[in-house]
Amino acid sequence: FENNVLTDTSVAEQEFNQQFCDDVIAGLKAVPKFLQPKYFYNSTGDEIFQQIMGSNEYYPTDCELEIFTQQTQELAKAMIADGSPFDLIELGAGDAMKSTHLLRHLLNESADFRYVPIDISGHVINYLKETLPVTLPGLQLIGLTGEYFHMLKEAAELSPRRKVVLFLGSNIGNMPVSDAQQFCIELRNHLAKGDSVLMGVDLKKNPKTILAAYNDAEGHTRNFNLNLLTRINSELGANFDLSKFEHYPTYDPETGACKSYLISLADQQVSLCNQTVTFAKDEYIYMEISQKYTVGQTDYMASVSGFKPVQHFFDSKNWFVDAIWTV
Ligand code: AVI
Repeated sequence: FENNVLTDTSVAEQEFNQQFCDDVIAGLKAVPKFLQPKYFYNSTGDEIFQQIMGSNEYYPTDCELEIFTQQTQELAKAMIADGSPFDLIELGAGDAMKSTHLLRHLLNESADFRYVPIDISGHVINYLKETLPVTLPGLQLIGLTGEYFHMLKEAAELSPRRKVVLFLGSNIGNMPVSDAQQFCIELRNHLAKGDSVLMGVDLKKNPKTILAAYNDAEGHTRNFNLNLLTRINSELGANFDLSKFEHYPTYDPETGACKSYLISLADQQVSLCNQTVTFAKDEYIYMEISQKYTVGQTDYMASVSGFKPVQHFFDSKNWFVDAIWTV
């Protein structure tokens, strides 16, 4: 068995597992304990995230989709700008559901652009390469698999064209504020005069609305969090007992931090990666932040990073903003 594992597992996979193991151990040995949300997204995690997006309570996707379907022309106009050829680069493209509306409109307008989705997952990029040219005939697509800033650099080396970067879905919210600020500074450093960004951000609103979005009645968000323990069990040979952990979502209207935790319901020990991790009853694992901002705070983040916030697109409830930042 051991030999089969060694021969069947690719080097890349082994490296991934080692990193995954190191990250999980580092997080669970830390005080307080935490896990990195990037590990939510295995194939089951992707499926559960789709269920979250389809739930009645999770509004951000619907709000941003409304912006993309109701204000497509205005969005496209902002991107076409002076009419010079451009690369429309999407960070973390996923299924490109929202951007497809924009892409169709740009094609109808005969805009001179190429779509450059960047995603850490090769599956996502292959899927887009196979499906988008069929749904959107005439679309020029260059898919890049890898880490955002490595790929942005590669995109810049590939072509000197003007760049419009899409960072949608309030993915920026999954970073603590100081990391988000740093991310924007680095993004700016990868761009040049004339380039722009379309940043999708979930806004502060009634705290009950926000909390409900991360505590849906059908339990998809709960499953999403617990699935990371299932993943650790199956990929790292751990023995988490899921019935001994409870999903605990919180939202602080003052800071705009929406955080989720898993609470240990008992004194317990879990073994993984040849180590043992001890949990006290009521101890928590910090799982994820989904930071909410005011429009003023997003403008400030843009300015501090060296961008100029020039336009805001809101949904009809003013719950979400897609902001255009120029260099
Ligand atoms: C991907 N991201 C923007 C989602 C969010 O709203 O923070 C992930 C998520 N986690 C729980 N529900 C949704």
